[in-house]
Amino acid sequence: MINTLGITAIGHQGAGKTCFLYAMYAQMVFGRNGFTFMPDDFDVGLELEEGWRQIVEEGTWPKGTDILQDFLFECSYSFEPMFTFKWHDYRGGLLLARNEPGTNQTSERDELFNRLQKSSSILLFIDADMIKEMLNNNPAAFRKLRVINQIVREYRNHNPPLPIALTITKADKLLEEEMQMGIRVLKEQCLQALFREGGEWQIIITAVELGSDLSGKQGEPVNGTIAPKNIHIPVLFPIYITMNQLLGNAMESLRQLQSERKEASDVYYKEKEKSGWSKFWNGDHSADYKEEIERVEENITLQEDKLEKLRRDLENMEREFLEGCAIYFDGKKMRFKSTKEI
Ligand SMILES: Nc1nc2c(ncn2[C@@H]2O[C@H](COP(=O)(O)OP(=O)(O)O)[C@@H](O)[C@H]2O)c(=O)[nH]1
Ligand SMILES: [Mg+2]
Repeated sequence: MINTLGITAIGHQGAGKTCFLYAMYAQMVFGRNGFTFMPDDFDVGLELEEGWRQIVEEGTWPKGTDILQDFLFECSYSFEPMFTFKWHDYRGGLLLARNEPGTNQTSERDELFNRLQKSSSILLFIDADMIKEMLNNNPAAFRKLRVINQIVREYRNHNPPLPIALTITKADKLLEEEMQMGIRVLKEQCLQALFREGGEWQIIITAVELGSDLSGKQGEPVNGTIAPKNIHIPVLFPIYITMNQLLGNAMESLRQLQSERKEASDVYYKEKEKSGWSKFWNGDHSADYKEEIERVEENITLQEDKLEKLRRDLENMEREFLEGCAIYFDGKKMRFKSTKEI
């Protein structure tokens, strides 16, 4: 196991985090671009499975539970375990609750901030209703967005800042113009700190939905058709960023091997060219050298195949990202392919 990724889901109560988690689980168990997620505990898998079944088969939205919960997954690439990945779903109500005497709000909040410091990525959930309220200049929406800004500031203490997936949920509720306008207001006004040059944030903005024309409240029947869209993108983004770094490191070790091969073959040819007398006195080591070269070559081929496959999978991921989200690195809108600016 190479790494542990802590992914913290931030969003107000009712923003769609739990529904997203169920849908994401249902897709990622089958895998995407070679990556699969499995819960570390079989019972957790059953719990998530049951949550998704209730939405899809029973047609009931999950009840709003306001409890702090962690889900631990193992993320594999080509069935080889790569990371453990921890999803922190904390009480959404915590964001707006003030500390009342006799409650433990402060310690819960400290715990959240503590976790943020240790997280590898955050998924910021903003739902269609909040976008609509924001476009209608409803002060409640701005109050919630100010809290989100404060939380992001806690996360900023990371150096350098790690990836954020700004996830707009319930996209089926927004018209295209509302979505565009909403994203503009978020970028230019409410979350502008994230889109400033020099801030070095790595951000994607993606719109997700569980289906079309959905309605119904928490714990109530689902109206509309379930057909999830873009659900894999927010979690694959931090994985993409990490895997891309790993690919860079692996390319470096491949170059190292290639130079070892070159050295070994130089020695081999020198040995072969030795005169018969020299071989007689000092021994003929060319067979050993040849063996060494063959060993290095085998290793190189193995590495090259693996890296080529990973490179292709990451490229496919980039293609999907380009279709399903907008990407901003350090305030500039980017295209992948070693991050060309658009
Ligand atoms: N239209 C629409 N509504 C959704 C979607 N996802 C969730 N919802 C609604 O949002 C409610 C709250 O979702 P939930 O995941 O419980 O929010 P959480 O409090 O952030 O965990 C659900 O009960 C649904 O009514 C979606 O993709 N489209
Ligand atoms: Mg929830």
